[in-house]
Amino acid sequence: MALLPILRFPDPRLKKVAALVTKVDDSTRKLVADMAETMYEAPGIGLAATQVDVHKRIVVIDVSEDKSELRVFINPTLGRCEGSQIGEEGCLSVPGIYDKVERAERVSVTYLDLDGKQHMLEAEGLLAVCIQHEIDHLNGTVFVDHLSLLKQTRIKNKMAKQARVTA
Ligand code: GNR
Ligand code: NI
Repeated sequence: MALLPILRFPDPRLKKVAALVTKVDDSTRKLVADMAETMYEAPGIGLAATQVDVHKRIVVIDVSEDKSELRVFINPTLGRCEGSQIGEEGCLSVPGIYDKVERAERVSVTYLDLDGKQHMLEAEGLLAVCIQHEIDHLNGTVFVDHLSLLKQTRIKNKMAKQARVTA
């Protein structure tokens, strides 16, 4: 297992659209294990492969209290989206920034598991938010892109300042 470096907004690589996984194999399973370790260590409740500069449609999520329910989504596709909720979001690629984003309240998602088997899941609440946040990453979108242009500019400035202090 290995910890993977997480790209920081506004890194242009966060805008890449991830490719479908054509075969779920040992290299996929190794990447998922490394992504899970990276997510838990951060700590975060989700991580998309895009954030570790791997542009494949792979997501890990664990919204459980005790971090005991790892979920893996390969080639996730949103189906039915219902209702709306507004929640405070954060992102491991935009550390220290939190803001409200409107999302569907309930979603259905189809995906492959680590054996390449197809599944369908219906989710609501925080899990539904996280699924939408992670699928956004696979499509090159960060939660900041849902905010006003003024807020986006402020966040970019803050990230640049932060990067100077950290360097
Ligand atoms: O750890 C995370 N917390 C979070 C909180 C509210 C809405 C979405 C998230 S996802 C985020 C981890 C992350 O950046 N995933 O891409
Ligand atoms: Ni994120």
